[in-house]
Amino acid sequence: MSEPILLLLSGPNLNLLGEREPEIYGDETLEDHVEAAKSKAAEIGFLIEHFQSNHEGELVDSIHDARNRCSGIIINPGAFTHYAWSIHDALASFEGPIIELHISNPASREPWRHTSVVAPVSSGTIAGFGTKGYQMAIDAIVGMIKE
Ligand code: CA2
Repeated sequence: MSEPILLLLSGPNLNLLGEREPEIYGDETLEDHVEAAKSKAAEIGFLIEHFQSNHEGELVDSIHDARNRCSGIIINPGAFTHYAWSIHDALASFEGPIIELHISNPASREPWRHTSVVAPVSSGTIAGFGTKGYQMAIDAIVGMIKE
């Protein structure tokens, strides 16, 4: 039997991680985060499928493609977090658990980052733990799937 799949989605500009603003986002690259997530998931018998896009519609398509196929979604929507209602609606159509993940803590930053349109359709949010957040999100979502 093949391992259950977790979809890990990364929104706009996250492909630039490690290149700028290390004081906010650390100096690791997105690839480092994804590799760490894949190792953690493999230890507990899950497979990570990762997709990054700077385009809202591509993220929506990827969420649709996860329906009835993936066991859960971990999403860092980047700045789409704060206004992309199409991502909210796509996530609302997904049947499994959803974790909203942020490297920084948007609640302690500029006021426009305090709103999340993804939070109301997420099972939970992990924010402000940097690199560790990816592994925390896997633990959290696997716990929910096994419940
Ligand atoms: O803290 C997070 O993970 C965020 O989702 C990151 C987004 C930001 O808009 C959210 O409010 C919080 C931004 C990702 C952009 O990352 C960059 C990394 C390096 C250089 C430039 C941007």
